[in-house]
Amino acid sequence: MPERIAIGVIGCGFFAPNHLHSWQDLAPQGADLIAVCDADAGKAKAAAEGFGVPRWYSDAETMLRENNLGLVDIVTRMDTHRALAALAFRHGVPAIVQKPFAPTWDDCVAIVEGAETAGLFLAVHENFRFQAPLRRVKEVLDSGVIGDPSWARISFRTHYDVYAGQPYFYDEERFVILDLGIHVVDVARFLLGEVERVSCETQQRNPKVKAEDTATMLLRHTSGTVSLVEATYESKKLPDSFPETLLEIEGPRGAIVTRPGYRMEMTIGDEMTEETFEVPMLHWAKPPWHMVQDSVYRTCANILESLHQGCEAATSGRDNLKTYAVCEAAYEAAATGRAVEPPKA
Ligand code: NAD
Ligand code: 89Y
Repeated sequence: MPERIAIGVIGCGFFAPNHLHSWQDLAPQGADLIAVCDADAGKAKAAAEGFGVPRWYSDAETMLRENNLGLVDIVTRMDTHRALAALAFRHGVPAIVQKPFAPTWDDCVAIVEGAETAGLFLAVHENFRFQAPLRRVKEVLDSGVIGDPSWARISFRTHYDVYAGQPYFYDEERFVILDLGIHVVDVARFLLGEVERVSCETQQRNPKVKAEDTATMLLRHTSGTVSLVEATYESKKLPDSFPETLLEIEGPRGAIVTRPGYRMEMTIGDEMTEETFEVPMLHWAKPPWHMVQDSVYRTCANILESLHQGCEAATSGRDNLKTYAVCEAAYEAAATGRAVEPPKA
């Protein structure tokens, strides 16, 4: 029987139900979802009632004081992550923060150092690398059939109405790179390795948003691979592939291309084969979000398993700093028109 871990979730807004369902489903693996908290008491109470969670709070400090938590899952927006993570660490509790890690590089470094000083586990809920299609692509790359990748294009281009669920996007000071580009950059690191240089152009195409809604990044990886990483909420092409990350990867012996509708074309030598990705539909999932929802479950499962084993999660705070560093470099590259080296902590 796995050790039981008492979990408290902070933030019961738009995205939180995906975490609450996941922790419930992970009960056989040791997850005990015992408390939820939201600064808006109505949201906390509704989440507790909806998910059968025994206790709800409108104050995170009270939740941490009154419960012997083994993990706190912070599903609030990034501006609150530094203070809430510090609060968890003061109470000696391991923490997860949703992406984006925090509004600034200094905040991210401070959260990581806070965890390390306290000797506590820290993970970032970066879920794209846990998406079933991207894991299959990684498996193909690792098998070596196309050889070591030399060039890639990884893109998330959509016109899905993300503003309906996440209206705060209108007012972000730094928008698409931190919200969406950060996922795509993480996929680039996951598939192609670390990044040594970044160029970037940003655009604000929707006049209703304050910051960039389109980013085109050019990464040089330490392996020599070059990748084009794209993120936009203003692509009006059909079919709209939301929420798929599409990619083309070329190696010396072949190539992988993914197409809307969860399809992959793989060329090896002179032969091209096609495959449809198997995308699980969890019992609580709702298309078009089901692939993302499955990845949230898998991210939570990886974090829980890592905590049980006393090792770092795949998306540990330290790991996610490297993804954030590329985004930080992208903003500087866009502002200066120069290629920029990602900062190091
Ligand atoms: P939201 O604004 O809908 O919900 C956040 C909730 O946190 C609100 O209900 C708010 O009252 C609560 N809150 C804020 N400060 C608090 C505090 N100090 N104590 C307790 N509660 C507090 O936001 P959302 O859309 O659910 O996004 C939350 C995070 O999830 C963001 O970082 C977002 O980028 C991320 N997100 C991730 C994905 C993904 O695929 N990984 C998708 C969507 C959103
Ligand atoms: O906020 C974004 C994210 O993190 O994943 C999907 C999303 O909700 C909208 O593109």
